[in-house]
Amino acid sequence: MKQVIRKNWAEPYRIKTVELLHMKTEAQRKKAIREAGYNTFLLKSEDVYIDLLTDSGTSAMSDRQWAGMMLGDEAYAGSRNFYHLEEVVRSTYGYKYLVPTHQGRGAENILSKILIKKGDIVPGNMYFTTTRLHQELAGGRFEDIIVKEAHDPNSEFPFKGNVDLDKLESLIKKHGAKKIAYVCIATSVNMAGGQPISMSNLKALRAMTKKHGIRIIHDMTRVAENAYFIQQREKGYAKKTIAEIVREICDLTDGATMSAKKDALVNIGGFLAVNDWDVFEEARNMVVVYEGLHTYGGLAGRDMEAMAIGIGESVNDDHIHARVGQVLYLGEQMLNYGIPIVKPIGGHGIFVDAKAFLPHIPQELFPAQTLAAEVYAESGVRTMERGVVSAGRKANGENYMPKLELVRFTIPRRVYTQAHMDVIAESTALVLDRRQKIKGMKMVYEPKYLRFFQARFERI
Ligand code: PM9
Repeated sequence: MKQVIRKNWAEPYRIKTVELLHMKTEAQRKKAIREAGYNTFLLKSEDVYIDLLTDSGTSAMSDRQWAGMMLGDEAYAGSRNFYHLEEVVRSTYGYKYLVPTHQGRGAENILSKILIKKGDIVPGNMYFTTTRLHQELAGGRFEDIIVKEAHDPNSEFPFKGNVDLDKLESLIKKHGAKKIAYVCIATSVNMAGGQPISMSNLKALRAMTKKHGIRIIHDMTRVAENAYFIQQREKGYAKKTIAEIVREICDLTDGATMSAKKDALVNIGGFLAVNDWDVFEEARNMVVVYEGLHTYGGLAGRDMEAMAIGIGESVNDDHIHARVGQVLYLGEQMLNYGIPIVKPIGGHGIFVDAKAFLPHIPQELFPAQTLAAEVYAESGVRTMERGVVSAGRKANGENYMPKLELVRFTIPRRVYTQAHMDVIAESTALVLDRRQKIKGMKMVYEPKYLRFFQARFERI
């Protein structure tokens, strides 16, 4: 498959304010990562040169968003920014009812508590850490129904986020439709490398779930990036706008959880949006227990205003072409250096295949965790493990052993330049050159939930 790297685009903005960066010395970096227990989440931000830990809440807001912050209506109830956000969610995504939350997992918590009964199955196109945990805490069991290509870093299949409809059909046959709480569909599947689902697959899924009376809940955290790949790769969509494709995706689903910290270009915020009045009514009631009143859900009025404006900017074609274009640019640089990465290049970051990068380190010795620590020590570039540590443990205590053992180089939106991308690729290539000398690690501290955030390691 041919990927367009640059079609005469440049960033559709100019820079008005800059944040100064400093690079620590090699000795300081080695000390910092050792003191962080070789976990990049435990590094201090001031010790980081280029921060690719996540694209979550790390994007640069526009001048219009900052101006919107000044229009924050900080009334406890009925803030005008809530009504603006509600109107933008309806007109952009089409969902009828909105419940704001402090971020994505707040929405996941409420939704899981409402729709999942003990013993239910929740099929999804690959797990996400917080999403699956909330499903499990509500008594459900996640079942992976993504296509097999998604688990193969070398497969060039253009829609690795697709659902294997046969897998879903057999789950329904085995357990009965009543046991399926809903089907959880992520756009731009994060753990697969930011891989899209196609519109035709989603349409087929809609037809199947409708027949069985099963809801589709959309994890729409990166829906605009998914829309970009549909526009570029799927027949019949080349002339449609990102906004039109986003709307068509949402219209095929019954509700959504959103971490607005990604696509929607804000530093904090999220929501649950649904079409069923009954689900909305329960969510509107439950949000007051866990987040805040239903017209602010844990957010300040100014946060909701910035989100409303950010949603509008996120579905702009020029924005999304430059955003994904920058990711593709970095991916091509990595490939030029012979760095093994997940292909095709995804929407929000480059996922380095740690099993191929460090083939001499078995998965039990955490090759991706090790590689993330090495990349930081080499260059001050902070990345994140997305492998066996992130996957965590099953209910019976056994480790999940994911096929994908990846290091994610996540690109914040509108933050870094092309020169930063070059430095990142060069630095990773330097680690590749000395990879034979790198040894694995052991975990010396493991928290119970979402261990990747706080676990500590020591070198073997
Ligand atoms: N994603 C990310 O870095 C931040 C937390 S994990 C390091 O990728 C999806 C697809 C996400 C996501 C967060 C959430 C949760 C739900 N779905 O972080 O609670 O990528 O806003 O969203 C992170 P919140």
